[in-house]
Amino acid sequence: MAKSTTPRTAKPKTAAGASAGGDHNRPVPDTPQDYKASKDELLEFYRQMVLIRRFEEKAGQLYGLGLIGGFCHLYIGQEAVAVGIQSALEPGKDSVITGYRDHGHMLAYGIDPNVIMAELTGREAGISRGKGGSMHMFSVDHKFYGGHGIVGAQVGLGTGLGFAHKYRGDGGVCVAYFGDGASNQGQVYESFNMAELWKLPIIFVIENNQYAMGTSVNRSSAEDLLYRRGESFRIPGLQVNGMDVLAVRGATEEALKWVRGGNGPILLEMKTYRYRGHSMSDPAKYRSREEVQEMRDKSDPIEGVKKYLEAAGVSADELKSIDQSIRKIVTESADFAESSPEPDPSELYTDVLVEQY
Ligand SMILES: Cc1ncc(C[n+]2csc(CCOP(=O)(O)OP(=O)(O)O)c2C)c(N)n1
Ligand SMILES: [Mg+2]
Repeated sequence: MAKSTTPRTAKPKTAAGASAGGDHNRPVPDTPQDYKASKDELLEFYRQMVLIRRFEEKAGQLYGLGLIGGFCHLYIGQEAVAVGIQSALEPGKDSVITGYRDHGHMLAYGIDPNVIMAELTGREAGISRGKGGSMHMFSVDHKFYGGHGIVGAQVGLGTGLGFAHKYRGDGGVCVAYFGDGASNQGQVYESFNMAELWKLPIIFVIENNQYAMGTSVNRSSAEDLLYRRGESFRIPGLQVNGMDVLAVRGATEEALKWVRGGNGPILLEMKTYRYRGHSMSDPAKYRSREEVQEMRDKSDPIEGVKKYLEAAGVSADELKSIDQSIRKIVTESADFAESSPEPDPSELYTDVLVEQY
């Protein structure tokens, strides 16, 4: 951990390390508590996380069959982050923006798996008419602003979305997701400065899955406690167990309370892990199989919710029938995609330039 040369006046509120830079009177966010979910909410978390996992596995298969071209980054292992955060947002009011690892986020938003799979396979029925593919999905209706291939670019754009919420006074909050690798990008810090200066309603979420392509966070980051990255801009940060959907939801509630209370931005570092390679073309030789297996065995977010569900009295049969219904949805999405036509060649010339502002 890098040493700070300026005294830190606001003490971390938890051992996990809620902290805020700045003067003595500056408020700090409350320590987040794990969310107390009802049985129905737990079932919904389970459904959504299993849907993301099975959907991503199917996407991996279709990629292997050559039905998906270009890059394809899977979200397997990180499901609790998108599901936990999304569940706390107000649909139609709050906005979201993320990088290229975006299929899981779209599913967590309730976007139809058929149009996501059709987009992945480059079909006309895809959410970006088959022209965006894996990395460039977008849904203005859901206030989901992509899907961005340039590492870190979504942070500046998300700050703009936060500005728009404030300017319009619509009460919305922007959630801008980015990775541990992206957190070393210069534009992130320009965005932090403006967001805090103007007290913009934005939650910066670092999905720290421990790797940026083949480089581990410890090898690339002088300060690898990423929740502290906002300190010199007086942006408080919380470190969260991103493998536990209830911890994620609890921290998001706290972050929303902070931001909606007019305190400006907050940073959430979600400690998570991706089970698959960076993209489908990555053999992941920079880490051992044992490391991945240990995460799967000890911290899997879906197994974690299963335990909560068992404690809530949900039977194994009930979970099995959910699993079956999800498999059906995913198979249908692949069938839908494969039977949809490719876009007409004339589509090459549409949506390329905005001709009028
Ligand atoms: C500006 C820019 N630089 C480099 C790349 C190549 N690149 C794509 S993904 C990536 C790693 C990003 O890692 P991280 O932010 O941790 O996100 P993760 O893939 O782990 O979700 C890099 C370097 C890029 N797309 N854009
Ligand atoms: Mg990463």
